[in-house]
Amino acid sequence: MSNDTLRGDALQPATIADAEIHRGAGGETHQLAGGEVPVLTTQQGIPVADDQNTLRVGPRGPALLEDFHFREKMFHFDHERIPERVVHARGVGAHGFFEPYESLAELTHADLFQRKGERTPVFLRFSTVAGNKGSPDLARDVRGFAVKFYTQEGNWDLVGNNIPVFFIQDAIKFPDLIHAAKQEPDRGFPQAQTAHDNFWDFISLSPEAMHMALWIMSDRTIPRSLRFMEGFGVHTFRLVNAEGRASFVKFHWKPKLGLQSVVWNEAVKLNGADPDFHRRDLWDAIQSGDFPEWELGLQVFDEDFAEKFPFDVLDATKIIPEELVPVRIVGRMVLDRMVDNFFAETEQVAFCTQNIVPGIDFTNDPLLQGRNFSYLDTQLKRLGGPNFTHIPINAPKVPVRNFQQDGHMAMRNPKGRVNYEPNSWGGAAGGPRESRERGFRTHPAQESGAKLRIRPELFADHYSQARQFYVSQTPVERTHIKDAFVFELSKVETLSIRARMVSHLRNVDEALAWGVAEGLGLGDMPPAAEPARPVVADLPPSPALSILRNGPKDFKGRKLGVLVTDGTDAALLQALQAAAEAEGALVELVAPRVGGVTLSDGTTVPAKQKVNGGPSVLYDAVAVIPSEAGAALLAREATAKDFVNDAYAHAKFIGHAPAAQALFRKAGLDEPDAGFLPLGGAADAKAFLAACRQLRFWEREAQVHAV
Ligand code: HDD
Repeated sequence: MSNDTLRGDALQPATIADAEIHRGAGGETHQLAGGEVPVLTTQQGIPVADDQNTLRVGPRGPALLEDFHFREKMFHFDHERIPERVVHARGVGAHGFFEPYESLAELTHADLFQRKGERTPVFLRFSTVAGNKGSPDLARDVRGFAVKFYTQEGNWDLVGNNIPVFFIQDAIKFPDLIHAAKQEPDRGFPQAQTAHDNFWDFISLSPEAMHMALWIMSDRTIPRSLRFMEGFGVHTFRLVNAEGRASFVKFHWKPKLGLQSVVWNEAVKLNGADPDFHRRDLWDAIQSGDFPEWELGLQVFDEDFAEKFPFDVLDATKIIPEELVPVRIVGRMVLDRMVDNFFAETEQVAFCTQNIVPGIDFTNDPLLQGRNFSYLDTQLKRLGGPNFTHIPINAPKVPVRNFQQDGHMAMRNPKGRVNYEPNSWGGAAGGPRESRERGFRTHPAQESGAKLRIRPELFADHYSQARQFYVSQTPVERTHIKDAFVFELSKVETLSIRARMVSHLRNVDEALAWGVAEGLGLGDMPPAAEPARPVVADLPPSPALSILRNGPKDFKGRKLGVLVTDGTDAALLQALQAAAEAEGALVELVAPRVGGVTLSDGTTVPAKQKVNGGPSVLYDAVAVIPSEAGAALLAREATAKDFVNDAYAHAKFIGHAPAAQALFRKAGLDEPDAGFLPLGGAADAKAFLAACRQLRFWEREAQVHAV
């Protein structure tokens, strides 16, 4: 190697080498070909002349310890990572606002609910639970739904999930639950999956988890988009009004775009095709001005209802059916801004269930009480000290005044002599004081009893609501639940764990238990598990629990993938685009080459995806509109055949130009059903988009699954 190749100048990027460098005012900027840019500095603000080469003795000599710029740069890089969250490590956040539709003063004196239409800034972080930070978005998992409200009376964190119940009733079991769900400790896998022995061992030994088990085996855990799922505060909380009157409340978030999930085989493929599918979807929607929206709903009830309800309202494994206590819609939340910096905001945001504002209060739910300890504790470890509340994303947007001081990274340092109270300095010099009128006051609930480690009697019905959830599902959804159990338990190697789970399912629904046993090839049917308490009764179905019964009314916010080739009919493509736009849906072109295609009228259009990088799982529906020559080309391309085969297997609506038949034939799709819609002109395009509102042609599903 010659000395020349190692010379610093040879390694200079063209932009720097070509730049006409001069100092701007105060030496802070210099002129590059692209305009004025700031001068690079060290953390001490010292301008840097060379960021390409370390300081060394001669061109081939040893590096010098004196190189403070190199050492500082490397030191900072070495410390870039902070511990990931022990659960909910993978997440995505966005900013927005909440506004009430009416004053809720009769229920609560919480400031954010007092004035109709007044906006409170929020930050929302969605997450998966079990996977590490880099795990794929479409893991079968609960989604975190954590909202920080920056109210005029401090921050309120509603740290919820997209499922209204939880696995366990008492926080003391949380470390066990999470250990069992995450990678097994000896082998370090599986990643972001509950389909393994440890998880189902724990669940099958914890009958209280049965209700949640039904929810996680439903399509709730594979949402199509974070924009299309509900959120729940889970616990029973209290609302307290200005007179001190308290009511119980459960919080619900209802997506304006309706509920929608993917099917399992789609999730498996999406994880490979786009591990950031949900993150990207949220980013794309917000960046394009299509702001997702949820309505806040309250289920409000009193002691009297709680007394009569056959379950304990302090039990986080139970819901209160909406048919029994209707959800009162009281406001909306809109997400309208992505973060500027993922680390600063999404990663450093610290939710704590104990962050609660005057007018809202806790209950004795033993899960909630335990959470109130865990969140603050975990933030200390994760963010490195007690001053994480000074980080802008965590800081309230109202003045903070107290005598807490110092600690790692203190950013907010009060002036003056006084740092304690009571003090006799008087007036402003004496610092802040409590306010009996404005301050947070705990609801004075009467409590008495012996100190015990025991659960309330009513917590012990583990099956009634699991059954209610199951019987509330449509036949398609029931099949998906059965298939999910079969899939997950097929990955469990210990036969007795499989059998133990089936023995629980017999108490939920015999047909489900037999279906799962048959799917597993279980052999002898195990006896039903012994219930801890006789089941309450056969509860009536609750239609609110079904995704398919609560889907969207239109195709708004959904995505149509259009497979095009050179020679595609330009008028047809335009008609599809117009019809999709009228629905509020997005169109993406998929083509043999990402550079695009030349249409029948000679115009060229770029593609969003090359066919082997844009599988149909990315879309809610597809249109296949090649020219004849294009169809012949696609018929020889395996990924084009996968495109249509998957769309078919995932029960999607498929619009098609006549030429597409050649591709369908080669792909083995020679028996088109009513989910295939011919596309000739504008009227067909409209009819196709109208059909897409149903999202799936579910009738097909039974035809494509034989086992
Ligand atoms: Fe939790 C994070 C939701 C039970 C302990 N939890 C965390 C996040 C969400 C939830 C959404 C992520 C927050 C973020 O985006 O930063 N957790 C729930 C719900 C639960 C629940 C809805 C049941 C109703 N959690 C729960 C229990 C405990 C914890 C019972 C412990 C006693 N959760 C934590 C934690 C985490 C957390 C260890 C990890 C990272 C963090 O807090 O900030 O403290």
